Amino acid sequence: MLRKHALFAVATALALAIASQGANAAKIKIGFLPGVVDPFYQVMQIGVEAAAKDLGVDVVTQIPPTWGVEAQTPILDSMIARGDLNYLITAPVDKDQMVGPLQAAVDHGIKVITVDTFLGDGDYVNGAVKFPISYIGSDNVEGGRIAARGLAKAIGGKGTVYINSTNPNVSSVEGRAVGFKEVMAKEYPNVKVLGPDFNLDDANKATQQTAAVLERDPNLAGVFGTNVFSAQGAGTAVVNAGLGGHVQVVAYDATLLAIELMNKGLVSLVLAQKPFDMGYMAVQFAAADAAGVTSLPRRVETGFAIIDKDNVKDPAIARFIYKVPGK
Ligand code: T6T
Repeated sequence: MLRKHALFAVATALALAIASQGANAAKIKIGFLPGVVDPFYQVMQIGVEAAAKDLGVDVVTQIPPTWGVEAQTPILDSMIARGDLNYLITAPVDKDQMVGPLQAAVDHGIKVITVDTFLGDGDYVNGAVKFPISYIGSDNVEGGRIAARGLAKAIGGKGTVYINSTNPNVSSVEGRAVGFKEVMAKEYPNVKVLGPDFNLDDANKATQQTAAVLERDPNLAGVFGTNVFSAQGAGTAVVNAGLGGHVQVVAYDATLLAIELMNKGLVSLVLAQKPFDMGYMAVQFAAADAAGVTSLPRRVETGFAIIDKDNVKDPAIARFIYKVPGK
């Protein structure tokens, strides 16, 4: 509750600051560089564009086709080379390897706001990496804890469960696995955790990896897919093995497919993040910073909607399902 109020206070302060910016403030241009093409970042882009329209700022968006430093860095370099961007809103695809390339953006006069994923340990006040204005995103360790409790409940508190994830060194999915394992170790001594396997954000690979685990361990009780493609791929393997409904799946990210699988009884819990809010707020932060606001929080947690069969029809919850018009 406190967090909700804090978020509201931030939003109100921002609105006031931006409103008082006046018509004469210099127009800013923002680069938006998310992690990869997927429904999560597409919804984030809708948030970025909505805020840009509301605040009258320009945004240039470029989305890497695949996940990885090799895909994100050249796009970042070309955004820096344009020479006309004042701010960059980005989701670094590696918490260490993207520090140098993003420091180069700062050296070229571009201020950086990280969304969804952070650099270093994410503590921009006391940590090793301090240059980003802020991290705006989920508390992914907490998200992992929520997923663990949901899965443990679905399997009756005992059995073997398996984590399928994307890549090592990505703050978001790494945090999810940490929180998940922590809760299983502390609260569910009869649950054994396998993985994570890393699918490099490729759903087909996630399917193959999960199929191999199901073959090795026919009594597998549950699977945690730590993001869109991990959950999709792992869920497909469970269905292909004819184990839908027997092996419980918890899906991070509320795609329409995840919700459909939940409605069919294949997925027990879906964790929705707030990508629209991350994008919208990041643009507000850039505008507020440009207006001279000096007290922007260095970290904003945007919260979750925890979706299950009982609440999925509630409009207050269903509004967080990732809906991309035309898709
Ligand atoms: O889960 C999101 C995001 O939070 C993560 O950093 C990468 O994967 C997604 O984009 C979903 O595919």
